[in-house]
Order: sequence, then structure tokens, then C-alpha cells
Amino acid sequence: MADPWESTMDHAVAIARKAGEVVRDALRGDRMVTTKSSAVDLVTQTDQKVEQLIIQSVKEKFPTHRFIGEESVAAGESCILSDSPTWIIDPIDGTTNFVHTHLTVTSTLDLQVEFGVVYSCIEDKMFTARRGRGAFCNGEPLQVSQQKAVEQAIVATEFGSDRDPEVVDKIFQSLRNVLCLPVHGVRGAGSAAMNMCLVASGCVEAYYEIGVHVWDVAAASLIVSEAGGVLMDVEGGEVDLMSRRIIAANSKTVAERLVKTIVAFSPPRDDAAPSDRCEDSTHLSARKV
Ligand code: LIP
Repeated sequence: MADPWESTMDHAVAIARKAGEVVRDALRGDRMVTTKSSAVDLVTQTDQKVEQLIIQSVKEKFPTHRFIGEESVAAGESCILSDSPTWIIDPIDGTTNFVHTHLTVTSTLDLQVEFGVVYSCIEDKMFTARRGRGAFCNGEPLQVSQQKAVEQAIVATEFGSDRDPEVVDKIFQSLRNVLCLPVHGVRGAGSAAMNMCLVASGCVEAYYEIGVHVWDVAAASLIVSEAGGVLMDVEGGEVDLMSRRIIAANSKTVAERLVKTIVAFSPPRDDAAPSDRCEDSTHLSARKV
């Protein structure tokens, strides 16, 4: 049966690849860095340029579609899903890596529920998933790891960009608890989307984080589930992509062990009113790297 979203997904892949070219070019030049919700929540002109490139390209082809973009939301636009087809965009997931010319930089596009695209532009790996039709990396099918014993697992996580000491304490309590399960190791790619693609690829058994945003994880969530993985809230139950809390694992067994291990807390939701979100776009400083 013909796939009504095939041409839309093809456009997403093409524009992700174009975004990757812009990012790779920018890596060769100076990058003006500003900050958002904290002194370590970085954003560059390339993040903003790539997001506008993607949005303009989609608007021309699909004028009724709606958008949730990381930099548009930071500039005050709403972060609300509607009944219209909605593109959830993170132009550069791994901005800190990008600023420091670290290896992992991805662009993620997701048309809510129907498909997910994550392009790791430095290693030229295009991760894709179409709901009900599998997950792929450069056309090769993806399958999560079959390791169900968390004591034999590698777990990915990130420290986020909130430097409130109470939040940092909770993050380190969770990290300590996970390490002492014990697990074989803990890794972090510096990109939620990339960590989740590593779960989908079977390279790590699970990823968890509290503090991510919907644009960091929406596309990769479909890639994980289409690779046979499981998504769960950190306190168990169904993941809520607007809650800023996620576990992506190869199995329910591993996910449930992490639920019992993680110290849960609830950041302000992505779909909260702008005044209730912790992001404060007035926290801007600029420096060239
Ligand atoms: C990043 C996420 C990462 C998180 C960082 C940051 P960005 O996204 O991928 O998981 O720990 O704080 O939010 O800002 O590079 O798009």
C-alpha cells in the first residue's frame, strides 16, 4: 500500500542532509556563541540559521504544516502540539559539541508520530524511522541490543545544562546509583538524539535523562521504538515527550531496573506557559570561538 507520508519523509531526509552541509561548513569558521537558560546552555547563529532553513523549506512544500523548533521556542514561540502535521526540529542537537568541535553533532526532524530523522553530519550517518516500517541507518536496518541483564549493560546519559546545585545533586545521585547497579559503563555522546540512536543501533542498552526537551528526543524516540526498543517515563509508565524526562531502552526489563534506580524530579514542562519555563532568553552573552 502506498505510504502517504513517503514524499514528506523524503523531504525531511533531504533537508537534514542540507542542514548537515551548513553545520560542517560552519565548523571550519568562527562561531558566535550566546547562551539561553544558563551560562552553559549554548546557542550559535548556525543553530538559528539551520532552523530557519528547515522551516522555510518545509513551509514552501507543506504550507499547512506547523512547527516546534528549539530556537523558535527559545525566542518565545509556543511549544504546543496541534491537530495539524507538526514538525519538531532540533537544528543542532549537541550544540556544546559543535562549539567545541567535538565529534557528535546531529540535526533532528520529526513529523509527530509518523517519521523521525536524525542526521549525524560529521560521521555522515542518516538515522530514519517510519512508524510501523522499521528503523535504519544509511539504509541498513537497526536492532536494539538483546542484552537484558543491566549488570552487563552500557547506559548513556547526559548532565544537561541546569547548574542549580540541587538539580546537579539529583543528577549525580542517579549516576551513582546506576554505576553501582553495577553496569559495565556509562557513556554520553553530548546529544540526546545520538544517545538514542546508539540504543537503536544496539551499541548501548539504554539512555535516560531528566532535563531534555521534546525537540531533542522526538525523532529518535520513533527510531528507538522501530528498532525494537522501549520508551518509558523515569518513574515508569508511558513516556510524555513534553515532560523533559525519558528512558529509552532495549527492553522493558532494563527500563524498569532504571526506573527503580533513577532519582526522579520534574523540570518545568516544554508545553508550560513561557513564563513558567526555566529558559530565560534574557540570559545572553556573546563570544567568538
Ligand atoms: C542537548 C541535549 C542533551 C542535553 C543538553 C542539551 P542541544 O541539546 O541533546 O541531551 O543534556 O543539555 O539540551 O541543546 O545541544 O540541542
